[in-house]
Amino acid sequence: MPDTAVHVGSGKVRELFTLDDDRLLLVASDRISTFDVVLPTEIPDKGRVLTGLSAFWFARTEEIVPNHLLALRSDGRSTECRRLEMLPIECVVRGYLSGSGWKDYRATGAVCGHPLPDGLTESAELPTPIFTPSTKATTGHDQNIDRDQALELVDGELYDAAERASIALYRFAAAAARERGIIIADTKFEFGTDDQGTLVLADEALTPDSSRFWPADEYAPGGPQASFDKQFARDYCESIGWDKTYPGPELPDDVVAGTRARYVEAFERLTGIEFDAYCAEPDVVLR
Ligand code: Q0Z
Repeated sequence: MPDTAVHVGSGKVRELFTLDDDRLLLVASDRISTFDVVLPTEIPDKGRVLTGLSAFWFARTEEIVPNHLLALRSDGRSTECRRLEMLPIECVVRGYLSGSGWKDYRATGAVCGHPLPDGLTESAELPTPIFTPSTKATTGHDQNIDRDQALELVDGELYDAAERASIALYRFAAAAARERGIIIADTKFEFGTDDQGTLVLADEALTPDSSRFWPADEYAPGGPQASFDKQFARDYCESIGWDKTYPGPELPDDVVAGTRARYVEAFERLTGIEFDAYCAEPDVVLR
């Protein structure tokens, strides 16, 4: 990293730096969060897996919508990106009924203004993917909003473009992942606009941190599904009776190794590229 990179923000597991007026550096750490708490133990290479996956999808979805990716750094965990004006909403697409979508459906029969058929069970596949935007909470959980609430925050044409791009991105990635044994139940996109006002996909995209990945061979609607990547860590945290408040527990070595293996497996299944090849030369995911 050049010494001119200025730290401008921290996410739970990522850091953001300014490179110059036009460029940012996004750095994915090896930190893991579960039950909304960042654990004290890192998962080696998790940041590389997420950075590589995101870059892989950026390279393959350029025709659907332009994205912010300028370059991958040789460390495999850092992305140079275009600095954009970010939309103040999270662009969520759901293909399956889980998390807050399931909660809202159970309470109201609808999710973010989308009426859904009666009788759906938890984790059911939806008849068609739905766009369920949310507000970006600075603390606590993002709040689901409907189209009218979103239109108080975002220009209508831009909102419609973000919805169309989000649904198209989800359809493309979910179909590709399903052929490789992974269900992308839902996913969250962040968009910005460039100085021409063009919609640009930003942040990370279609990673296990911004999506729910489920192993397809274990899919059983009617209850919650195992997480492709975090299930070992969650099971361990439950087994020791942690109350899910800060601070989280240290993970034992076998849980760390099992979790790392799942991240690497997700990377290799989805990209068809060996993770070691990515580490040797990150640009392999862009070709
Ligand atoms: C992303 C975030 C954090 C990682 C701002 N291309 C862009 N242009 C302008 N802003 C952003 C981006 Cl990606 C941007 N975030 C989220 C925060 C670490 C990502 F602290 N915030």
